[in-house]
Amino acid sequence: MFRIPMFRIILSALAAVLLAAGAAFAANHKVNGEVVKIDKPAGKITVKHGPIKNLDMDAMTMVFRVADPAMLDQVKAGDKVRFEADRVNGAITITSMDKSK
Ligand SMILES: [Cu+2]
Repeated sequence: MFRIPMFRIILSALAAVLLAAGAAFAANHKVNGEVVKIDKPAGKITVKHGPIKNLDMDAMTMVFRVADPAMLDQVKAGDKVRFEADRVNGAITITSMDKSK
């Protein structure tokens, strides 16, 4: 009689839980930064940022792509921001950004 080995079921369940936990963790890496420059035609923003743990990056000033060009209308040079960044198609991209209060 065919039966699915129990340890395989447990392993898959465990893997699913770990994946879900990892995704939740990765989605919560808010980074503090300050907008240095906005290049709207290029869809890019220069940000002086703090450490970005999920990208294993130290604090620096650098150019990011933005996931949505509309994000560049929400901020201007000199604004303090909180953002999340990730690698999208090989380019380091700001996936969400809010002005700090
Ligand atoms: Cu950087």
